[in-house]
Amino acid sequence: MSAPVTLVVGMGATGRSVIRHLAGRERVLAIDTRPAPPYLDEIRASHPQAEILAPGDWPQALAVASRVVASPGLPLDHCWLRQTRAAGVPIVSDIALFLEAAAPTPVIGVTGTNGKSTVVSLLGEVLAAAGRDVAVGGNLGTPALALLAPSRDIYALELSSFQLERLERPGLSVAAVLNVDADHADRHPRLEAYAAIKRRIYAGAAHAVFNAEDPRTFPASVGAGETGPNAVALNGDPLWRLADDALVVNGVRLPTAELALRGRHNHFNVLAAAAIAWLAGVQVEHQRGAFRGFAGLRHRCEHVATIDGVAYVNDSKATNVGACCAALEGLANGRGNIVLIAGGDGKGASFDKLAAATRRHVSRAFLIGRDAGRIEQALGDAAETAPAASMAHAVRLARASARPGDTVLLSPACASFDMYANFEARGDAFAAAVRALAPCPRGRTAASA
Ligand code: UMA
Ligand code: ADP
Repeated sequence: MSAPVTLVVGMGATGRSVIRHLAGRERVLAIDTRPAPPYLDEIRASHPQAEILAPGDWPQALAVASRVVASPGLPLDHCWLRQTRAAGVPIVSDIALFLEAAAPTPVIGVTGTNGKSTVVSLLGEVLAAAGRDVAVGGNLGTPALALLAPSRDIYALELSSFQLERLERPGLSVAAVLNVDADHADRHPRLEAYAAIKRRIYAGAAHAVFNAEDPRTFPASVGAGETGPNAVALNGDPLWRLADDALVVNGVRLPTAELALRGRHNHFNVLAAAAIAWLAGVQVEHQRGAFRGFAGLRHRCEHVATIDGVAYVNDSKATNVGACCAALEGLANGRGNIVLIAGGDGKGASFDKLAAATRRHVSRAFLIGRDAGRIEQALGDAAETAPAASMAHAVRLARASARPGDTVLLSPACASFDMYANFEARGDAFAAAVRALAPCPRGRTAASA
């Protein structure tokens, strides 16, 4: 039998971690559809054993490959991956390589359309506070293979649909699906198929955590959506639910006033992290401190400033309609206190669901980016809307229409790529525009700004 040849497709963060993991142990070829992929020079310098190929070398590369490790960024219907399947060459994900290498150390996996990063980061805090040597990563940013270390006693991974669609049976110690809402319509045009990919996370899992209010998250083993011996139904199980002013965590009340995180969606995230950590062996009494101290991640309902009694909140990570609706519900006071800045690249999604939450909570919406017009149409008369030429313009318009007690919320419901390099750059632009707002001189209203 000839020696295995792994062909790494994509030289981004994932590809780099795969090459680092395999180079020197077996023959590794690397290729990218882009002529100048992000880590090309670094891979060349650090891994001289890896054979770097140009896009035009694809046919020769495939001819010698015994397996292909493809970046999650490359759609499975990309012509290279279609040719790979046609040639009978297996497509493997970096996560499968990681799970193989990490065994028998337990691995937690969290997926869902929204809340993954927050839950996985919370898990990192809780498990570390309980004395575990935990590493967190995956779609969160650090590729899974870069987390491997012999000292670890547990891993917590954020898994995207792009990663799950190329995994068969992850066999995790705890697997969670938080919610499933329309997103990535360009890669997953059918919502049901997208949900089925998310639910692959449960295959072979020892324990499952799911959202009793969202049937698309139910594992097949508990079809009715009820807690079972190895599964926790968040908000379905009386021992694990959100009450008005508290979380009920394995029957113990944790008042939401004790938490730094705001909004029902975030309280749900704490509940999910608590259930996952409990299934991973951390008793509830050892969790409270970590939850109290966690103020949230940047760009997720992040308080930027309060100016003239108006709070400015950066929720740039809300890259789909469901996330924006959750932020609106979470920050609303029931009296239409939100001035919304939304828009960007809608990734082909429908904005219809935004209209109801807007009608309830938004006084005015300022719309930016490529899909501003489509959002305006979908919102109809749900709120007054106006286009804005830039983020700074939108912030100035929002300030002029906000009153003391209001919240100006950037929660775009869209990806950022039409205007910015990423959602972080968009959130930073919002924060910079807010900081550029001088407080109003006494006696003047913001409307004259
Ligand atoms: N690309 C090509 N040709 C290639 C390979 C990639 O054109 O041959 C392009 C594609 O448009 C692709 C983009 O480059 O979407 C990024 O691909 P990459 O291989 O450079 O990506 P990585 O740096 O490896 O980042 C990936 C995840 N990116 C995607 O899934 C698109 C990162 O998630 C993840 O943090 C990282 O692996 C480590 O695990 C980012 C993301 O946007 C944050 N994820 C999506 C999301 O959260 O909505 C799913
Ligand atoms: P993800 O990693 O899944 O994108 P994040 O934790 O980064 O999730 O949150 C992204 C956005 O999703 C937040 O800015 C917020 O608007 C929204 N969000 C967070 N948690 C939830 C939740 N549990 N349900 C719905 N929306 C949420």
